Amino acid sequence: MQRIIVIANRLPVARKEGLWVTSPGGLVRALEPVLQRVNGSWVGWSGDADSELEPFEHDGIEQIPVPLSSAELDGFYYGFCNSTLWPLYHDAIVAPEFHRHQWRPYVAVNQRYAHHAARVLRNDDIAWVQDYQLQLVPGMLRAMRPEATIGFYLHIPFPPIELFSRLPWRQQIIEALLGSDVLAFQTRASVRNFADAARRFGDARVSSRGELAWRGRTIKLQRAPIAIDTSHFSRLARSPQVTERVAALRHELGDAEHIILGVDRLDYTKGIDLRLKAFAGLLEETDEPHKYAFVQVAVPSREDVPAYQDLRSEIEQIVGRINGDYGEPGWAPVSYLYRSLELEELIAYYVAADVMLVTPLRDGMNLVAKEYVAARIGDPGVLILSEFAGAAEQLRSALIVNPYDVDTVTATIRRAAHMDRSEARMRMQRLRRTVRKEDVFEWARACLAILEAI
Ligand code: ADQ
Repeated sequence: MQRIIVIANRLPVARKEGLWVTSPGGLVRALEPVLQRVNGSWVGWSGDADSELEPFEHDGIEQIPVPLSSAELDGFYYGFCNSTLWPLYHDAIVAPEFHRHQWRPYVAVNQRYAHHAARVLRNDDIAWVQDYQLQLVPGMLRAMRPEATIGFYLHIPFPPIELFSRLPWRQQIIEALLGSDVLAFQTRASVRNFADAARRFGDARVSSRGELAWRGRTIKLQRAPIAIDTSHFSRLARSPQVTERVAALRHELGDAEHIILGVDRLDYTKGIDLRLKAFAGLLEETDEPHKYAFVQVAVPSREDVPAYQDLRSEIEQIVGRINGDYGEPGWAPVSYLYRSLELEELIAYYVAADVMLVTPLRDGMNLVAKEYVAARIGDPGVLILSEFAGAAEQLRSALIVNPYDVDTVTATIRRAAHMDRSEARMRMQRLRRTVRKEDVFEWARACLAILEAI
């Protein structure tokens, strides 16, 4: 049996009060059983800067910590990953910064991940590298373990060539990615964009079967949309604690007739500001504002990056303005929560929401959209989904919108709130069929099947 070595920015465990606990999330849930079965390892940062840790075992998986210093976190993580690559790969919604002094730690840190992986990677193993933080690792590993099978999965969009071309280190990144045997992406559009860039900046040839030929090797391109543990969400949505909490929540929201929900990491890619403006448009035109309650849950994120600090103040100002303009003593149309929620609490919000607004300006996939669908086990509820989320390729029965078109989003919220139940039910049934069939276990199976066949 081939062993699998996952290489990701973070380990799947984090230290809480001195003990290692498994981090929540679909990726970890899907990969844990696979890695346990094949005696696999996980290479990643522990979350503690400036600490050197020896490899250890947790729940049958060997954990290989990669040390990072605080200075490296600044240059590599907050700098090159989140001020250069993240905005560039998301349509340059915020201007990407290009700093040579941040590229250097990106190279050095990628090299360290590759070294830690190479220590345990044998030539007949599979190395599976995750995401934009580690794009140089496939090429570095290929140089050290030429016979190993190497896969790479990008969780965020791969941008169109017009944008990618701006990157001063475009050739190094393309050549390093081409060290993989399989390159997998969330959407068809990302696969196409990568093939364009590989042709232009790597001199790769694209074969008729959608494979790339490069320096005597063949590289397979795969579309593999990531997903969630659907049955876990549906099960929790049915649990007595969630049901009880939903009733309380509706009451806390003034028993509004239409509860509208947004749930995101606080990120400028998520379109939270425009979504709030679309809701303000609805309040502006209705005679019955009390019938609506909008809840925006925002998880704190990358608080050390200035663009995120600016975004937080901007959103809080918009919320303040809407509540100032339309609120009354004892009643505010927008409830804004800046925090992370426990899973059961999050699901209670999904169950309570009649309309879910998932309107990112650009998103690799967006799991929140899939979680909402998985949680709708009783009343159908209506999902409004941005055409710029990867999820829109699969969730075709949602109400698909252009999030920049604020007036149309306002009209779509009104349409969703007043949709007749038979149409809502039909749409939700189709969406549920998709998220049931294409869950995260199916995603992991498809990704690993192609790697095992190399
Ligand atoms: P993210 O940009 O973080 O992920 P998303 O896919 O929506 O975006 O995942 C967010 C996760 O955080 C969801 O599982 C959600 O439940 C959770 N979450 C959000 N708000 C929360 C809250 N207030 N409390 C607790 N949990 C909360 C990146 C890419 C995506 C891609 C994923 C996976 O940007 O496009 O779908 O990786 O590949």
